[in-house]
Amino acid sequence: MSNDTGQDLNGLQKKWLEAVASTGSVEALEQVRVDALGKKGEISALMKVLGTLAPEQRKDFGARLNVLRDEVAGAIDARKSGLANAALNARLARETLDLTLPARPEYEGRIHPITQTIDEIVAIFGEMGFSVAEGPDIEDDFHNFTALNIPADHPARQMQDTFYLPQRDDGSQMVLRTHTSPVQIRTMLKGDLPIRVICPGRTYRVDSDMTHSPMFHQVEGLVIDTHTNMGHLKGCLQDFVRAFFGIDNLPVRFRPSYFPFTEPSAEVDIGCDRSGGELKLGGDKDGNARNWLEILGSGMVHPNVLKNCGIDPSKYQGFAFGMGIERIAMLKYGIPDLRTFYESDLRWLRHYGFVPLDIPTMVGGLTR
Ligand code: 2NM
Repeated sequence: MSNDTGQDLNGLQKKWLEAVASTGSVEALEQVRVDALGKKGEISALMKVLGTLAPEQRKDFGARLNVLRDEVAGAIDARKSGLANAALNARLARETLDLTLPARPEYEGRIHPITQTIDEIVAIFGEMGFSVAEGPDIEDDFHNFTALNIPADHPARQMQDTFYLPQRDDGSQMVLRTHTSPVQIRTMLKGDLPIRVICPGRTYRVDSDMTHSPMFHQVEGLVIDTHTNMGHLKGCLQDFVRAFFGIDNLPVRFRPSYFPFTEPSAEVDIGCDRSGGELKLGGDKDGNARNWLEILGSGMVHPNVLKNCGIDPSKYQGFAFGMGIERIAMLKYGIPDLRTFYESDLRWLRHYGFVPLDIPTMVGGLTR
């Protein structure tokens, strides 16, 4: 239908609504919007004509033009959300995730059982409030022997047992530490009390056969406070061995022993069963041990050791303990031969090693 201005507004509406409906993309739709309603668009141009019309014409034509403009604008909006939805759905269909894929790629490398065992020990004692201390592998006589109340003529000091470095100008000789106790001596000498530390690391002794390696690993622990007693030692070490071996009712026995640096001293045994030619950790169904296996040394720190480290034994006391890592790793993971630990045999490591990111914690479990 034409009117006085010579415009077929119905034809115009049909044309633009069809143009909107036939667009296949947000970009094409925007072009239609510019051509119809943009500053120089066809419908906008008609709006400008309005002002030139006589008042009686303007009212009717203006009203119809407004309707046309609103219809086209509404159609554009509706088409726009339709296109955006279609684009989103297409993208969602294209970018699907396969949730059955492994979260991470499988790692080639393995964590050495010594590292894994130390991590587990650190996790258990960490839960009990211990921190980790480290020190040098090369030590002086004072930190490795003298401060520990080991007398000058003690057999451990002999050349046959300890690796000595070449003599220095002043006649003194450094040693490869024979235990990690010197780290505990250094911790006490710092004077930050109370103390709860464990000290894992490499240690060295002149010894090499089926069951001894000249380099091996130890973890030692030290607790110093005003009222620390043998009951704390027993509870702490019993909890530790039960957590480490994962056996709740593992029998634990404290047997009197002797070390120069502790008094009294005790060796810690765990229950096992050696019948039938194999070694099985744990007690019988009543929790009784058939046989015993020694796994830890321990004791109350000797007053002389405290004095040597500037700690007043009338105010402070505490306990210490030590264990060999290789030995308890062999027991826990069924590794039969000590020397395979140091052979760097990749087939052995693939078999006995641990997958990275299986990090032992008391919450997540020690092994998976
Ligand atoms: C052991 C057994 C018993 C021990 C003692 C100390 C120190 F420094 F506090 F005196 N550190 N480690 C200790 C005590 C070590 O290993 C079998």
